[in-house]
Amino acid sequence: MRQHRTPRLLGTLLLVVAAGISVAGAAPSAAGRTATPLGQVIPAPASVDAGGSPYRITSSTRIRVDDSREGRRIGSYLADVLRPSTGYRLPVTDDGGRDGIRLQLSRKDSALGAEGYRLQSGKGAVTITAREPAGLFHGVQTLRQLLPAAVEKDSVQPGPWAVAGGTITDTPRYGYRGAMLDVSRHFFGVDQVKRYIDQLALYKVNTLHLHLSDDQGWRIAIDSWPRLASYGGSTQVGGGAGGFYTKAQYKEIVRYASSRFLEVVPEIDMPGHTNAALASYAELNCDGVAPPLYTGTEVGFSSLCVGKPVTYDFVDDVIRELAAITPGRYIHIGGDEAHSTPHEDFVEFMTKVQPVVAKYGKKVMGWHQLTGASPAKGALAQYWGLDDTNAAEKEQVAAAARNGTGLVLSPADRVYLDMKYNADTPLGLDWAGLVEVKRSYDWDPGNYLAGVPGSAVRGVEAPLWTETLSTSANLDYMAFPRLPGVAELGWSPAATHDWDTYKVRLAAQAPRWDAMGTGYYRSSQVPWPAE
Ligand code: TNX
Repeated sequence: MRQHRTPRLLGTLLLVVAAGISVAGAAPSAAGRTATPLGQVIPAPASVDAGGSPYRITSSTRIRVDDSREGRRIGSYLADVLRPSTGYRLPVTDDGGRDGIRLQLSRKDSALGAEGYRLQSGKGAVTITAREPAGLFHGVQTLRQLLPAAVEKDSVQPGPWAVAGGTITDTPRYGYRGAMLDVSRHFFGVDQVKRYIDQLALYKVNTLHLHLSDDQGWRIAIDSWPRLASYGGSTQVGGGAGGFYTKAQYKEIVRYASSRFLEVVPEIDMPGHTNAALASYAELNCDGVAPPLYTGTEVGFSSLCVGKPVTYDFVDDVIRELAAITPGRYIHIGGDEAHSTPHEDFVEFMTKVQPVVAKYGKKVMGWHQLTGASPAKGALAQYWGLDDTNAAEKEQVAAAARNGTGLVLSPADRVYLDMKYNADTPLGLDWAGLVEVKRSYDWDPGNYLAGVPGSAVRGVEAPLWTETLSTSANLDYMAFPRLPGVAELGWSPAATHDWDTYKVRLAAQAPRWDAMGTGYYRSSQVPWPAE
């Protein structure tokens, strides 16, 4: 039942099995209940071979890990997930037994790559094997989803805790599977960001793009330009108090993300979207006059002063300090909606700024307007147009892709999580249209933009802009249930792509979100279980 390189029809048949429509994966548990069919997880696994006895976690189960720091750490992470709800001790041990929950790093298994894993479940054990720690971690997320939703609760639940029998072999389609959080329009504190990271990790998202600056707020402390944060971060949309991350807090976010195998991509949006910086330092303005802080939601009215040398001192200092606290490969320099920057100035600015990113050891990421200048070698351009964006703009992006620029796809009328679901959605915007759950899932990143070589597509990202969102409950409502679909587009092979089976798997996530305290929009397109 491998799904690799299967013809399309066969692939479709197989995904029906993977989606749990078939009873083949269903295994009766000790109490007569049915274990989640193997493969009924999000993202859909690349290959599912269901069958054999289920595995059952009991009070005597041990979590067996390799004698490695990462193995032990992932073992204790899993124990932290399972102990509160099962009430079992679940000791984490490296004593090498063959029963229990086994997490194994095996460098030999080269087919599993940097993030893949194999999960084998049978009578005595469930074994997750991976080449790299990230793969083990992703396998653990699959194991979580195969257990009853109540496993997510933080008080002891009745069980039983069965995992259907069989083997999942799973590797991602794309290496970049991102989510962006706009902490500028409304500020979100460290604990709120950690909460979002945990929600992302469950769906194997591996990149957190933090939109750290915009007209309404500058959110990261920069020692050489202290007013950026202290003044530029002092408000937000609607006039609330705003806030910013100290460097220690930012490092804590990066550390936490990395413990969940997410890489942080920080964004300083330039040369537009810079009112907070311009308000903080008069000398950054062409006329030397600082504008007031801004708490509205217009875009496109601000620009750094491209002709002034001080602008590049500023950019150099900011990128140097940010690069120093960012272990990830990329610094995102924005570049969108620079409506107040003449085109020649935009090109000049990007020509001067991209080498600064390289000078501090990072690669450039930018919104796709970067392709209107010359993207640096190794740059990633993030496409945020619409299905019907004009052909010339798409061709500019495609031409850059053919020239070696990598693409991350965030089509706004598909994966902008701040778009309203329908006309009655109380939160969000609708400039890109209404984006129901099916629409956000039902497209293929592999052939979305004409004229783009498949190898140029590095993955997908779901941005969450926060002009209208100010609480974690607001974020939940817009991200769920669309976010898991974008995560699946990033991870799962194209052959598994099918709305009718996906919506069944999606519906099955609802009890898990309830157990985790994650809110969501009950779209009428999804066959949710009764509440
Ligand atoms: C467009 S997408 C923007 C943001 C807004 C967003 C709202 C992009 C690169 N720029 O400034 O917040 O729309 O949906």
